[in-house]
Amino acid sequence: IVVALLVIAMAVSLLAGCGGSQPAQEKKAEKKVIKISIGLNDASPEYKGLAKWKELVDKESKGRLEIQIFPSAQLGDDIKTMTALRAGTLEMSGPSSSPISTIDKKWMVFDLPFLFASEKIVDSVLDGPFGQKMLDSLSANGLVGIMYMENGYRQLTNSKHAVKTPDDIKGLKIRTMENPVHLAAWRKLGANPTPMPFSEVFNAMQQKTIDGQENPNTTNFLQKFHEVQKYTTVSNHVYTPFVIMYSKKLWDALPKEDQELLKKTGKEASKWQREHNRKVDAEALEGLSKAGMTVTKLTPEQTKAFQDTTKDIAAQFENDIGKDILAEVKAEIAKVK
Ligand code: TK8
Repeated sequence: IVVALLVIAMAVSLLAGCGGSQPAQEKKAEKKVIKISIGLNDASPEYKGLAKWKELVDKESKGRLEIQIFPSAQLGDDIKTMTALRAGTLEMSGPSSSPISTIDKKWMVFDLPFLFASEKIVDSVLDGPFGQKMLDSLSANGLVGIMYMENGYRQLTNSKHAVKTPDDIKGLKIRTMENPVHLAAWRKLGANPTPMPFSEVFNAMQQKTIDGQENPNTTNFLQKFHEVQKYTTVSNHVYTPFVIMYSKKLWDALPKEDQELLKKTGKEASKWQREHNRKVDAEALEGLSKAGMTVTKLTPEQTKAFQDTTKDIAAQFENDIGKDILAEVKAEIAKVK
């Protein structure tokens, strides 16, 4: 009986421990849910990478930290969710780098056409001091940069005709991200560009209010853009990173050890996601072709015509991006070449 009473007493005190007024030491054992919003669906490499991260965080925290992923812009598109992060009403978001330029213009650096000639350069720049400096700089605007994932090299799709030269672009209505560099580059190429949040793109193509858009093969295939688009041009005109970010307000309230755990596991997830993305990109292109799209791969000479047409864009945005930032990224790129 004494033993039974003791067991009951222990159980009662354990239960009481779940209440509101326990000391800080025990509070740590409480489960914490971290919500992250992304614009792409749950088949996307970004979702898969975050699912991997969720798994790593669950394991390292022994189930104490739970990442919940909300795909398909259920919680809002890139710009809207960044606003929520800055207000502290949502923990995390994984937008493309491009819309960050609505908050801080130097992020337009990644939007310059044909900036990164290879994935080797991408990895070296993003994982090196420049990439880290960019992530760190987000804190000035109420955001904490946790890691980069890969959106990837962007390819043009449209419903009108095969695009092989800048001339073929004349007059095409192209949806772009909400970013001045993209708008300027497409205008330079002769397109009629319209900025639009990602979640509206499929419908706009279906209703033919736009002729085309540009995104990596994985997005074009996994979001089923082939259902409403006929031509793909493998143009590799811009490389876009995803920036996995946390609300600074909410981040600052996390215990140090949780912050470290999230950053450490983030490094591994970032690496895993980029490898995964690169594995599935070619399959996605094949999928687009099998689904009936006409695929045009630009030859180096054809690519050069696009590069020549857009070569002044960097100078045009030099003051917005900052001469120092431009010089730094160029120096980092030169190190790899
Ligand atoms: C998803 C977007 C998307 C981007 C775009 O939220 O808007 O075209 O490439 O991946 O970030």
